[in-house]
This record gives sequence, structure tokens and C-alpha cells, in this order.
Amino acid sequence: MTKTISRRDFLKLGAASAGAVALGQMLPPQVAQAARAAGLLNANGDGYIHSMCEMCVWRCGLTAKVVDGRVVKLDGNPEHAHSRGNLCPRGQSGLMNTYDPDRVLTPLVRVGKRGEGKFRQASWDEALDIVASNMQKIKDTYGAEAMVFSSTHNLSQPLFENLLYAFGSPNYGTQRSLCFNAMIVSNLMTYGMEEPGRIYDENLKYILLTGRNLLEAISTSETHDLIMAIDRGAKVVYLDPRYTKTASKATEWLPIKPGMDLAFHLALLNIIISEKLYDKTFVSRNTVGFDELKTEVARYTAEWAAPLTGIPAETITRIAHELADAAPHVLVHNGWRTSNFTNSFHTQRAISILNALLGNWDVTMADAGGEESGTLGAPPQPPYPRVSALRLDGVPWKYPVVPLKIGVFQELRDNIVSGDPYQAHGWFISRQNPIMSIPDRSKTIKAFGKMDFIVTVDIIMNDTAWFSDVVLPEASYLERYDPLLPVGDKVFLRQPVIEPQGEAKSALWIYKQLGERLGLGDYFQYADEEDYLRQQLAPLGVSLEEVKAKGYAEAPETPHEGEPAELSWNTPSGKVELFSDTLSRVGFPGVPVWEEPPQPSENQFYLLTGKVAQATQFGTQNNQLLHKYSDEPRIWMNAQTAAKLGLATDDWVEVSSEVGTIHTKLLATQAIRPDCVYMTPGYGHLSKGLKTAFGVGASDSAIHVTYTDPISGSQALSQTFVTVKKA
Ligand SMILES: Nc1nc2c(c(=O)[nH]1)N[C@H]1C(S)=C(S)[C@@H](COP(=O)(O)OP(=O)(O)OC[C@H]3O[C@@H](n4cnc5c(=O)[nH]c(N)nc54)[C@H](O)[C@@H]3O)O[C@H]1N2
Ligand SMILES: Nc1nc2c(c(=O)[nH]1)N[C@H]1C(S)=C(S)[C@@H](COP(=O)(O)OP(=O)(O)OC[C@H]3O[C@@H](n4cnc5c(=O)[nH]c(N)nc54)[C@H](O)[C@@H]3O)O[C@H]1N2
Ligand code: SF4
Ligand SMILES: [Mo]
Repeated sequence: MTKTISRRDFLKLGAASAGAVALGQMLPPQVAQAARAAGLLNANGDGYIHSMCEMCVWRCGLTAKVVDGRVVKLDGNPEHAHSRGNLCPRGQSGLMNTYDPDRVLTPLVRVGKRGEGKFRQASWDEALDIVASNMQKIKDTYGAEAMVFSSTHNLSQPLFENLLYAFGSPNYGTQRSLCFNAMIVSNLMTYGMEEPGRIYDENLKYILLTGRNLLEAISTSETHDLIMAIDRGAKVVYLDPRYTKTASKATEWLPIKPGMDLAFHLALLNIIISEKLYDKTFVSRNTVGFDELKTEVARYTAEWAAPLTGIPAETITRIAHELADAAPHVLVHNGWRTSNFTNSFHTQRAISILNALLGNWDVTMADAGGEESGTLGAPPQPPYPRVSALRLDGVPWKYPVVPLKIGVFQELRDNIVSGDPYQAHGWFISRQNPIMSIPDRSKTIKAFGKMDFIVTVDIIMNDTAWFSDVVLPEASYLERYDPLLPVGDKVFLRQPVIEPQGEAKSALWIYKQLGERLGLGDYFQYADEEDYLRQQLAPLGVSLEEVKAKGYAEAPETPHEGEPAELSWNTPSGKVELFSDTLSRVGFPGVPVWEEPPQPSENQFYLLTGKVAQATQFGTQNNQLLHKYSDEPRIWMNAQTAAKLGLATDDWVEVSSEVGTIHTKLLATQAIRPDCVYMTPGYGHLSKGLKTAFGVGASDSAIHVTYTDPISGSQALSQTFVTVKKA
């Protein structure tokens, strides 16, 4: 069982990763032939190779130390804007993602019943033939739309999308509606961009964080910026029903009542507008809809918000004044996983709008530019076939303002179960664990039960692979090439630090093979991974060899022809939209409005979820290093509440919602509101193929009820109410 981690242990984690060599030595040494050929390793197979982390979607630049053909240490690459020379604990433990003894190293074909975990090894030829013939059969029998594809953000996703769009299916499930749809759709409606960039502002004075636990839910550079700002004396106000590591470093922690963030931010808007504390020049020059906003928020006073939020009116008023005083050196942070309540879209709109009123554009917020660099080349390909079938996830017919590329994954799952508007028959999953990441796990398993065929691409036997018919083993991020990643004015390379173990292959290879078997080879016009990268690099005039040595290429952004006189945004009005005509025309309120979130009854608790620094989502719990340094997963309950219920730390409890029941141990703590309980996600795995993680903790996804925000399509993860009793 895991032990409780001390701060000292936690800091030692970086040093400890060298200890993983011993575990790694269980596997035969592998020498990176490509790296050696490029002169990056000496004849003994020793050296340093630059690449990129994939322990989470932040993708920091890394430098791998290789000794005798084995990776022994990972460090941050200072040239990379995300890592700046640092890797977080997960990044430093990344070599155990590669050397995990539970890696799937050959294609597997199911032989037992689904979920029984009986598989046989197969050759790539056989496995790819099985996958392609099942996909083709489904297409021929029911139409391409009967094949569902899903994947979470990763560098080979453009090739995955080539496969699905060329195949002709409209059904695409991404993690986004499970994560940050509310924030993205809000920013699209307000600024015409998914997420404005954040400028490093040395004069930043004030940061308001709404459930953005940056010191545990880590994005290295952003976490670093926050720490630097705190060090310089910036004030941090942090709203979270839970006392997290971020709360411990904030100037002020406000244990807001869950779901009431909307009331809090509406009251801030009310004060800033009614007391004329906003940036009048920015608002008059650059925004539309101020009058509609002013009329709507007139009723949301601090006195109105106080009983809803549990935060005194004087505090709300003071924070509004402090924000205005510190403007424009302020940041009202949108948060990242903003999927808490079905009113979260309005909370996000209120936050986006607050930033505009405080005039921080080009001071702490700016056009992010995006990761898609127009300067990179790409292999030629024909246009995709036209698709006329409705999407199963209700976009756009039920969710008119949710972009097609983003979708509403939990609704896709629900409509697979209902068979409405039509029945899906196949599911292709890559780099994703929907069995665990979508709420109401038994419903997801039911959706799997509706499938004639399921294939999963992963590196380990995750829970989704466990329920699949074919598992295709991808090479780990230290063993493969991926498409280039533009970050700022550079493009970074992921390259093999060691050769793939077993039969594992890159996604670039896997999708091309499948494309060719499905008669879609024209969408995969590259000979191999290096040829793909050379085609990407062609317009930059840089050789792949140069990029391999440095880890990146300079990709200067196209110079602007003089600075534009006026700011403009990619919204219908070209301005920041405080009132959105787009929303209004499809029947949604054009400005943020109060929507009362549901509340638990007297014997129920809000079930909170949230990240910890030692794990990423549902995919790293089997990492032996991270496992060793993780807290034992227990459900948090306020100590007074626990005492009232006769419960104590380490008691086994039964936790029930309307969709499920789990058993877990309790942690009685002051660090949570009395009306809430909290569980760390990613435990209670179903796959026995995860020998380290199986049997540890319980799954919150097994008891989460599925609620969806009707505007942004975000799931609402804090809207599940549970009862807790002694088991
Ligand atoms: N170590 C680590 N870092 C990660 C990740 C990881 O898995 N591990 N994942 C990455 C990803 S994909 C994401 S999206 C981000 C997520 O990063 P965050 O946006 O910080 O999201 P969470 O950690 O999921 O939840 C943050 C907090 O929201 C609180 N909360 C719950 N309900 C409410 C509410 O109604 N109001 C308020 N104010 N707070 C509430 C929870 O108590 C929790 O502490 O982290 C990224 N970074
Ligand atoms: N209860 C609860 N639910 C949540 C959340 C929560 O906090 N609590 N968070 C939500 C959020 S913010 C998000 S972003 C989603 C995430 O939801 P998912 O994307 O479904 O979850 P992950 O665990 O990130 O899935 C990553 C998968 O990729 C696999 N993998 C790792 N490396 C590789 C590789 O190199 N190649 C391949 N092919 N596979 C690889 C891992 O083994 C894992 O199975 O979950 C959401 N759901
Ligand atoms: S934040 Fe951590 S896990 Fe994520 S890419 Fe960076 S080092 Fe890797
Ligand atoms: Mo996320």
C-alpha cells in the first residue's frame, strides 16, 4: 500500500527517478539507432537527447540522459517555453512510463468475454487486418457514421483525424467536454478565441483563481509564473470549497459554496459597473453590449450574493475594489477544468467579461496565437468526403454553439446507449481512457456493450483497452517520433530516446498502416516518421538532423506589416462581446445571467474531484515511481461532520449516488467545507492488467452522475450528490 508523502519526500522525487534504473534493468537494454546514427549517442550508447514529455498535455521540453542505451534521467529543457529547465514530478517519473513492466508490447486480440481480460498476442499484420476489416464491415453494413472515434489531445491527433474524416464518420469524442468546454465556448463567444494567452507581467498585482489549483494541477510554466508572482508580493485570492496546496500559498482562501462562483462573479460585475470602476477607454473602444450587461447585472448585488456563496458582502465588495485598484495588472483566471456545474458557462462568461472590464488586454492577457503553426509543411492529401449524417453528440443540432472539433463526449456516450438518432456499432479509441474519464462508468461499459467492435491504441492495458477487442501498442513517448509541436517562435521535436521495446510502434506508423488497408492511403503520404517530419520542416529550410541535435527549430512568426491601429477580435462584431448576438440568436442569454445550481439535501454531500501533483488523470497510477510517492487515496470529509456521523480517519465508508455505490477509506480533515466530500480521480481501476494500480482506492467516475451544461456541453462534475455511511 502507498505511504503518506512528506514534503521532503516529494522534493526528493526528482532525485529518486534515477533509482528507476534498477527497475528499468528488468528489461533488455535498447539503443536508439536513430539517435546513435545522428551522433547523439557515443559508441557505448551514452549521451543526452532532447525530446518532449507526454506525461500530460502540457508537453514540456526534456533532455534525456541515456547510459548504455538506457534512459536513466529526465530533465527539463531550458529552451522550451513550457518547461524552462524544469519537469514536474510526473515528468521526472516519465521513464517508468516507458519501463513499466505492464507495458503492452505486442498487438493483442481478445479471446475471452469482453472485460474478462483474456487476450492472445498477434502479429501487427494480423491485428491491423482484423481492425481494418471490422471497420470496413461496419461502414458497409451501417454507414461510416456507425463507427465512433475518440482521442484526447496528442501530437499525432492530426493523423487520427485524417483516419476518421477520410473514413467518413462525423462521430468524434474528445476530452474537451469532460474538461474545459465551458471556458472555451465562453472565450469564443467573448473574444473569438478558445483561450486568450497569458502574458508574463512583472507588475502583476492581483490574481483571482476560481478552482484553478495551479500548485497541484500543474502546468509547469503557469505554475512557475504564479509562484514568481507570489514571491514578488502579488495578491492571490483563491476560491475553492477545499483547502488545496494553492489555497495554502494564496493570500486569501475563500471556501465558496460549490456552484455559487457564478453569483460571486456576477456581484463583482455589479460593483465594478455600478461604481464605474471599469476601464472606460477599453470598454468604449473595444467592446459591444455594455448597456445590456449593465442592465442585467444591476440586480446582482454583493448582499444578494453573500448568502448564496457563503462569502460576506463586505469581502466581495472589497475584492471588487482591490481588483479595480490593481487593474490592469490583474488576472481573473478562467480556470482550466471548468466543468463543475450546469451553470459553469455563465460563470466563465462572467470571468471572461471581468477581464475585459479591467482592461488587462495586452497587459496580462493577449492573443494566444495557438499551437497550429502556419509555417510548417504537411504531406499533400485529397479533401475529405462530405458527411451528411447527424452527429451522435448533438452538435450542432442540440448544442448549436459548441464547435464541431470539440463536441460533447458524454452525450455521444449516452446516445450510443439509447441508439438515438441511430445505433453506433464500432469504437476506435486512442490515448484516452473513457471507461474512467466519462461520468457514470457503468453506463460507459453499457455503451461498450452496444459495440460490434472496439479497438484501443495505448501503451498499457488501461481500463478501456481491457474492455476492447483489439489493443494496438503504441511506442512510448521516449521511444517514438511524433509530429512537431510549435511553441512560441520555435517548433519542438519528439524523437526516440531509446528504440521501441517489443513490437510497439509510433502512431504515425499505425494510422498510415490502417489508412492503407482501408483504401485511404492518399491521406497518409509519407514513407515513414522521418519523411513526415522532413515534409513538416521543408518550409523552414532546416534539416531534420539539425533539429534532432538541438531538439527544436526556430520558426519565426510571419512579421506583421506595421502594428494595426485598432485592436480587433475574431467575433462577429470584431470587438470583445459583452453581449453576444450569436448566443442570443440561438435562444441563449446574450449576457451572463443567474442560474441557481441544484443543492444537496440535508443528508447528502457535494462530491468534489480534482488533480494531485503525483498523477495525471486516469493514466499514470500504474507508474511505479509515482505510485510510491502518492498518498493513499481516501475520501475527504470535514472533521466535524465526520465526528457527527461517528466516522473517523481510516474507517471504511460506503458512498452512494443515484448511479452507483463505492467503498473507500475516509480522511477526516479541516481542509474541506462541511457540505462537501472530495475524491482524487484515477483510482479504482477495473483493469487487472495494471498490476501496480489495480486494487488501489475507489473510482469517483463510478458514482458521478452525468449532467451537461446546455450551452457549452461541459459535463458538471461537482453536481453529483452522495450519501456517506460506515461500511
Ligand atoms: N498533476 C496534475 N496536473 C494536471 C493534470 C493532472 O491530471 N495532474 N491535468 C491537467 C488537466 S487536463 C487539467 S484540465 C488541469 C485541471 O486543473 P484545475 O482546473 O485546477 O482542475 P481540478 O484539479 O480538476 O479541480 C480544481 C479544484 O476545483 C475545485 N472545485 C470543485 N467544484 C468547485 C466549485 O464549484 N467551485 C470552485 N471554486 N471550485 C470547485 C476542487 O476542489 C479542486 O480543488 O490540470 C492539468 N494539470
Ligand atoms: N472524475 C473525474 N473525471 C474527470 C476528471 C476529473 O478530475 N475527475 N478530469 C477530466 C479532465 S480535466 C480530463 S482532460 C479528462 C481526461 O480524460 P482521458 O483523456 O480519457 O484520460 P487520461 O487518463 O488522460 O487518458 C490517457 C490515456 O492515454 C494513455 N497513454 C499514455 N501515454 C500514451 C501514449 O504515449 N500513447 C498512447 N496511445 N496512449 C498513452 C494512458 O495509458 C491513458 O489510458 O478526464 C475528465 N474526467
Ligand atoms: S507539466 Fe509535468 S507531466 Fe506535464 S508535460 Fe510538463 S513535466 Fe510533463
Ligand atoms: Mo483536462
